[in-house]
Order: sequence, then C-alpha cells, then structure tokens
Amino acid sequence: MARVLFTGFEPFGGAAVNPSWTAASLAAAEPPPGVRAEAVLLPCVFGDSLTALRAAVRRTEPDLVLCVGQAGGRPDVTLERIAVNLDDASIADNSGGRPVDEPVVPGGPAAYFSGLPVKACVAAVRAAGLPASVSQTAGTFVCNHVFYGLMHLIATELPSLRGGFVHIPFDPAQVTDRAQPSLPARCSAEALRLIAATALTRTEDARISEGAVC
Ligand code: PCA
Repeated sequence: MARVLFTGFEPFGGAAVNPSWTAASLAAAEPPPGVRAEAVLLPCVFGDSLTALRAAVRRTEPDLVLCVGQAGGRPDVTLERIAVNLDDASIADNSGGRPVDEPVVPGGPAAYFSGLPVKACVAAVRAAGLPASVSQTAGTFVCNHVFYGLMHLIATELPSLRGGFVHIPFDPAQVTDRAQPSLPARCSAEALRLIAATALTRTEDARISEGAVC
C-alpha cells in the first residue's frame, strides 16, 4: 500500500486558522483508494518547520510527501513548480523570525523543480471540476522554505521519495468581510487527494502549456 504524508501549516500572520491544515487532515482522513495517509502539522517558523518535516518523513517513511500551504488571494489550487534557495520574509514568522536574503541551505543549488508531475496534477484537479493551475513561484516565506528543504532532502538523502508543494486559497469563512477569492477547504482536500493519486500513478508530466508570459 502506498504511503502518503500530507503536511499543513499552523495559522500565521495573526490569522485564526490556516485551511492548509484543514485540507491536509481531511485528505489524510479519507485518502485515495489503496493509499495509507497521515497528516502532520508544521509550525510556521523558519528552521523549525523543516526540523518537523524531516522528523515526520523519518517516522512515517512515505512514498510521497505533499506539503500544503495557504496562498491567500490566489483563486485556485496551485501546484508549485520551483523552490528557490532563498529566505526573504516580508512578515515575521510565528517565532518572530524575519530572515532577509539568507539561503535555505547554505551552499545548496539555487533552485529545485517539484518532484510532482505538476501539469498532470493540474489536469486531474480540473477534470474533477475544481480550479487549479501551475505556479512559477512559492514566494520566499516559510512555504518556499519547506518546499526547498523537502526537495533538498530528496536530492541528497532520499532519492526514491517523491514530493512537492501545493498552495491553496483562503477558505470562504476567512473572507466573509473581504472581496477575496476563496475555495472551501473540503474542495481543496479533494484536490489534494486527486494530486496524490496522480503523483502516485505517473512520473511523466503532461505536455500542456502552463507557462506564464511574465
Ligand atoms: N502559507 C505561508 C506560510 C504558511 C502558509 O500556509 C507561505 O505561503 O509561505
């Protein structure tokens, strides 16, 4: 039976909830057929988040890791394509940390590509009637930090592990007083299940354009 580790984040930036944790837990509670899944909550803290991720990977020995974060303001589920070796925080993390222009891994490569077939995953989510796209940047805050750390772990220590990062929109309950895009966390959870199932069954990506002009 394939093993999948989903991770979500605790709330950050003064928010009360983070739908990435809701969605990750829902996806793990009802995983795709033939999959054993677990969800782990990561602190929204530079450094500690990666320590927690590494411990969870060692403990659960997954075949696939899907790290999930909230990208407030985005209208759809986004499959992150590239992790960069850069921490540059525009807000403080949950321990007050605010690194500026520091590498995630000193001496590491500038960037890693996702280990997921991101376009095939986008196509699978869309086919289920949910909005999705490829994102060319996961930012330079804690989500990119975790994404880069995950890909570095895979590249340097666990070559048979597959993994990547998915950003999800706000849940509607977070934006009742703001004109902001949102997607119910249970829909994001369904997208995560589809992404896991797709990533477990194919390594070749789909040949469709998901590029950006600028
Ligand atoms: N989103 C933030 C960090 C935690 C989260 O859910 C980010 O995109 O970096």
